[in-house]
Amino acid sequence: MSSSTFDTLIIAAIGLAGGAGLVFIQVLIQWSLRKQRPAPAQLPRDLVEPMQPRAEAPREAAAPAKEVVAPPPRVEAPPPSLAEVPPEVVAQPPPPAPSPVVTPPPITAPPPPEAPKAPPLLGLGLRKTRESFLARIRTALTGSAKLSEIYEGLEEALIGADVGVDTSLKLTEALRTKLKNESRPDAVRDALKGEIAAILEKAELPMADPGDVPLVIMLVGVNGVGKTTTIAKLAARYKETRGPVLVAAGDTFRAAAIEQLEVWCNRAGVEIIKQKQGSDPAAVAFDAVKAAVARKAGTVLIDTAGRLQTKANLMEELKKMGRVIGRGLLGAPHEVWLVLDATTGQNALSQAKIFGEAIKLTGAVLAKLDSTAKGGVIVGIAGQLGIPVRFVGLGEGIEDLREFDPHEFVEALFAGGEGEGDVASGSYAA
Ligand SMILES: Nc1nc2c(ncn2[C@@H]2O[C@H](COP(=O)(O)OP(=O)(O)OP(=O)(O)O)[C@@H](O)[C@H]2O)c(=O)[nH]1
Ligand SMILES: [Mg+2]
Repeated sequence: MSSSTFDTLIIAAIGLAGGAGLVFIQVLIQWSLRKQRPAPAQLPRDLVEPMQPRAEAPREAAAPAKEVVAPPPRVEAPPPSLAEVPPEVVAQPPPPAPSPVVTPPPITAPPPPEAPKAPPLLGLGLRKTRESFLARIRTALTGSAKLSEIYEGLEEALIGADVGVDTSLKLTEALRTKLKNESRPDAVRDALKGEIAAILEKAELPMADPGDVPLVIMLVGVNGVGKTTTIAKLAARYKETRGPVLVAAGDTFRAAAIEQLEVWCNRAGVEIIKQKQGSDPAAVAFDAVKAAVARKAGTVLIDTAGRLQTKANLMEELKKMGRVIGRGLLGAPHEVWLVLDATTGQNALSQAKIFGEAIKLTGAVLAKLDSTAKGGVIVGIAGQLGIPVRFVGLGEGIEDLREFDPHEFVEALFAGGEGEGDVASGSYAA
């Protein structure tokens, strides 16, 4: 081989090597450019899909999703291996499907307070009690001509109407003394009416007068008797008669008790003072009393958690509430009312006894009188415990509360039993 041929070959080899180098460099450049592109487009769909942002994720996080629909990768670019995929994508199992977004309920303005309606007629609420009571009395008075049997029948009728054994015996004794040998049904019935009215009147006690400061009323009782509903009814009533009302959410124990009271307060158009569930009910009551004094409110109504009268620690809690309220306003609570469920009849009497030992009761509210024939328990409460009945609950509506008046009650109880049909007199007329 001549030296010129050899030179030519060397030059050609150098040229080829240079060309190959250039091609190699170009390939390298393209490969590195490809590498800079985001990986998801290269990933199988089942790896990419779970990366979809949750509905609540911020906007930027949505960007990779767009990449999924990007044009397919160019063939000449070296595909990135899974090792090049960001480690978290490979290592992590696909996140769960986006959970439904829980949107809070829209904040709507509370409904306007309900316009106060006239309280219901007591005669309506007492219908069941009256019918049962009068039927028993009628049987007792017409069943026999013998005085001893009439009184025996009367006793049974009164006990059956949930007046209670002690008060029933007291009543028949008083009738015997008064009537002597008189056994005409009308005369016996009139005398009985008078004696019942006398027992109820004897237990009457005027409401406390707090003077210039807010009237503080605390409601206590066992579970589910109607405390909170009664608070709402009282709030609507006192707002009209005594000015601004503050309601203390003192049932910090039962779940949703505060919310329940809040709904009622909105309905009544009164302010609620509350803390979170589980907080000290005495502190809530104290705050409410202080706020009421500062704002010159007319009335403070304190709701309390339902409690069994047999639970000593819960009765202690009531005592503590009473003491702490007194520190917030001297002399308060001015009234402590035991709410009783009329449908429980005689059990109401035992509740009243034990609650009365824990805290000084100044009255009782008999709720659900509309749902029972055991309304005679009112006479037992007054006769045995000497506690005045302040109000009676006659339904579930905010207006279904009636101030208790012994005369009205007796008239309603005996209405329709004297041959004039089932028509009650005066304002009790149903
Ligand atoms: N028919 C009738 N139902 C009533 C009356 N008062 C209350 N209720 C109903 O009795 C149930 C219990 O009432 P609440 O006011 O929640 O009783 P509570 O004593 O506050 O109950 P707790 O807080 O759980 O101890 C509710 O369904 C009320 O609607 C009433 O006078 N008549
Ligand atoms: Mg309640």
